[in-house]
Amino acid sequence: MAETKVYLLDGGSLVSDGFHLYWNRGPGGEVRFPCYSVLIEHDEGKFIFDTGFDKAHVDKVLPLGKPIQSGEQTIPGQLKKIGVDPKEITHVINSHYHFDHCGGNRFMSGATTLCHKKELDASRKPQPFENLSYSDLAFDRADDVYTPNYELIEGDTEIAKGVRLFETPGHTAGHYSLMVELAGRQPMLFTADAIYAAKSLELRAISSFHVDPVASYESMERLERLAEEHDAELFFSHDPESYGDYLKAPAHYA
Ligand code: 5PN
Ligand code: ZN
Ligand code: ZN
Repeated sequence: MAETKVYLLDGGSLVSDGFHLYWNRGPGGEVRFPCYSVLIEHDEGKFIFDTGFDKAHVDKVLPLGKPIQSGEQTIPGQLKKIGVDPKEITHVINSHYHFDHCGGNRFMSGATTLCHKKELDASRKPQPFENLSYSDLAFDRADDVYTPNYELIEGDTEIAKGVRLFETPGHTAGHYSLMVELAGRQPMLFTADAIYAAKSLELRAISSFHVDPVASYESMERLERLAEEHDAELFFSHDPESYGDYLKAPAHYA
């Protein structure tokens, strides 16, 4: 039995307006925020949770996001730092299918794609105000490079021993957050976009990108309760401040 390891894979950064990050609170103005993926090395497989953005897509479709991403900040670049080939990844799971969380799925051509049934439906049939957020659906297209091998899931589920997905809808219809238990430290609870930053909790502010604001607030509160119940540490998805304190690959948590 090898110990489970968690690596945070830096994926570069984007900008948005402060009123988008902290809905109805702001302050307004450009805020640059990080994007990252989570690699879990586990006895039962190599799992990747979220895969960042595809810079070429953002340059073309969302140039206002002003993407910064070096070659080293791509999924292959990050995995190379820890000696993992993208084809070794056994499972890809995305918190949701916004462009900044699924842009690297196509590199994991040998993986099973775990997917919330509602999220796959929502991404294929977005609400009109979600069109840009769901604009990078390259992962859903079978071609000669990559064919997603979907396994549809619903509800809270344990995908490997000590690796749990919790439903946290509102930001999107089928949004998942992730908790990982480790031998040597408190559990890690990755909020994904259910809570962008520590400041979101302090202000009780969800993101302006949401399909259901009431459900979004309930999910934020659910994550606070889960962190308390499991004595877990919250890791936020897009926190310009907390991100500096997180360990990044090649360093890891265990
Ligand atoms: C345009 C856009 N849509 C959704 C999100 C998100 O969830 O994080 C950043 C972002 C966007 O810039
Ligand atoms: Zn999102
Ligand atoms: Zn996001």
